[in-house]
This record gives sequence, structure tokens and C-alpha cells, in this order.
Amino acid sequence: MVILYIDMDYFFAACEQLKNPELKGKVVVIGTNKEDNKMKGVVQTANYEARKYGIKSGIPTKDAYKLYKDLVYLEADEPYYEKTSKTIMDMLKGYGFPVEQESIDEAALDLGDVGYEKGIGIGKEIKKRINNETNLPCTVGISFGKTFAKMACESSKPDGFGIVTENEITDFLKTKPVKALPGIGPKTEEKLKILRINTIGDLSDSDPLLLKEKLGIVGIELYNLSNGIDKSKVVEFEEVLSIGRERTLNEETTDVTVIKNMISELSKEVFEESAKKNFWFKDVGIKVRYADFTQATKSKTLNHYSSSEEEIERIGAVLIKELMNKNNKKIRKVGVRISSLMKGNSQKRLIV
Ligand code: TTP
Ligand code: MG
Repeated sequence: MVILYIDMDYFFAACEQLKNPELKGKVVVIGTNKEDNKMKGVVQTANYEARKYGIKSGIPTKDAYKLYKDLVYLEADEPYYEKTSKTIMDMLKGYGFPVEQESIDEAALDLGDVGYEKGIGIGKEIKKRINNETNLPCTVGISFGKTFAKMACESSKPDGFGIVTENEITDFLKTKPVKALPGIGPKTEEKLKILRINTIGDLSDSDPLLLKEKLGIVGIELYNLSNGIDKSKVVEFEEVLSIGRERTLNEETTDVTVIKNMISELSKEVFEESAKKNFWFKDVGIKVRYADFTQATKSKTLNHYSSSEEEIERIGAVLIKELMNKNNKKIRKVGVRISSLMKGNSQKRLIV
């Protein structure tokens, strides 16, 4: 299996530099707040010139000014980044391979069993097309699993192209710090540190049962990854034929009630459209976008075709609970989608 991972470089800042080329070479910071209230907000991203001074996503904007006082500050222009993101994602989908969008500027493509040589050819072509058609830089990673492809991409940034094969994976992983594994945040890093596990090599030499005891099932996943076993798959969210609605919350939140209310509202709208078009559905899916612009999806397939509003809402509520149990990141956008549709009256199956 060959997986291709594409991540745009300093995405929001690169979009701004495209809009205004005079920003090139300057220290550019994109933040959450308007100019007049900027010191109260946080940095969403910074270009590589700014990163040299230690400015990065998530730090308070006032700290960015402490690191470099003459920086150029811009408030994020999300509709513009969304539009650019869509152009890129549509281009990727055009190749006909399964695509999973992982974030506003990241996606994984499952190239199947094409082999590395062909995979590299496709990857280079995609990188060139993105550069030609959007004028934005990106980095591509290739490996035999989604997580390793993401890591190959991350370690080749910016404007890079990284390949890690089965033969190279052990050497690639062993000296990296554990936090280089996607999914290891500061809390897990701290727990591992107590066990004297600092590098991925240390993790691969550790006791999987102890990891399970300390970290739960995630411990086993991390143990597998550290030993070069990557079971993550590319999962497509959008079906050819589906009905979906998504909406940004007024405020980023971890409040289950607020999110459940939004799911109910969206379920109602999705149901109304399906009823109007006379579609029954078999799959219900939800999507969330977090404050850091990464996203996650979850879906459930029923063992029957349904036309029930209550069923969309109930499944939506279960799925969101599962996602929220996995991490407690703030959520900014929620989506509900039904797919595997068939016409309600004729009982003719359109897609499964
Ligand atoms: P990333 O791909 O994580 O970062 P990036 O594209 O800016 O830089 P890199 O070259 O390292 O890939 O995130 C994509 C965009 O998402 C980023 O440009 C801004 C936004 N974002 C936030 O708003 N908050 C965050 O905490 C993060 C990590 C990203
Ligand atoms: Mg990026």
C-alpha cells in the first residue's frame, strides 16, 4: 500500500502572502483577533521567517510581539482560506483515489498497490500542480501507512518531498522524540517521560502491557507505530451521493449541550432535505472541525434504510459523544451527513 500525504506550508500566512506579495520575506503572523483587540488573541500560524524567532501556532499574540516586535500582524480571513482549501481538495479528488481530508490544509490519498516508483511519480505531479495552480508551497510525504506518510511529510517541511519505505522505517523513527508521533500531546509526552521513554526507539523497546496500563488502548497503538506497524487507513467522508449540512459555532467550545443542540439543528435540516427529495438513508456521519483546524469524522451504517429524523439525531448524538471522549479539544464547526441513499418510494437503490 502506498499512501500520499499532502500538507500545505504555513497555510494561512502563505495565502496572505499570495494576496499581498509585499509580505514576502517579512515576519508574518496570522491571529484570531481583529487588529484593535489583537493582543488578547492567539497565533493561528506564522510564516517560516517568524518561526525562526520561535513564533508558532497556539502561542498568545502578545508573546509573539515579545519574540519579534516588528512583526506584521493580520487577522485570519477564513472564507478566503476555505476557498483555497476547496480548490486544492477538489484537485486531489480528481485523481480518483480515495481521499481523506485531515485538516483545512492536509489530506491523505490511498494509492493502493501502485508501488513506490509510480507513487513517487504521482506525488511529484500533485506537488507541481498545487504549486502551478495555486502558487502556494506544500510538502508531500509517502509511506506505507497514513501516519508514517504524515510523519514523512512533517519531517520534509517546507516545500519538501519525503519518502519512508518499509526498509527505512526503523531508522527513520528510532531517534525521533515521542512527540513526533501524531497523537502524542504534552500530557502523553509527560506520562512517557516518567517511564523514561523519550524517543520512539525507547517506546519500541518498552513493555506494551505497561503502556496499555498507563495509556489505555492508545498505548498499544503507539507501541505498534514505534515498531513500524501502521494500521491507520484513509477513510473518505463524502459519498458520491449524500446530503449534508455543516455550521460554525458562535464560539469555540467543549460544551456537550451546545454541540448536541447544533447536531439536532443540522439533523433536522438534513432530514428535511432528504424528505423533500424522498431519499432514505443507511449511513449517518458527523464531522467536527477543531479550533486548531484539524478535523475528525465518524459514521455509522444501519442495517436498514431509514427515513427517520429521530434516527439521524440519535446516532449523531452517540457519534459526537464518542469523538468528544477521545479528546477534549475545542470544537468550532460541526457537520451532519447522511449517505447510501435510495429513493423512498421506488425502493431503487442508488448507492450502497
Ligand atoms: P498546519 O498545517 O498545522 O500549519 P501550517 O500550514 O500553518 O504550517 P506547516 O508548514 O507547519 O504545515 O495548520 C494549517 C492551518 O490551520 C494554519 O495555517 C492555521 C490553522 N491553525 C490554527 O488556526 N490553529 C492551530 O493551532 C493550528 C495548528 C493551525
Ligand atoms: Mg500546513
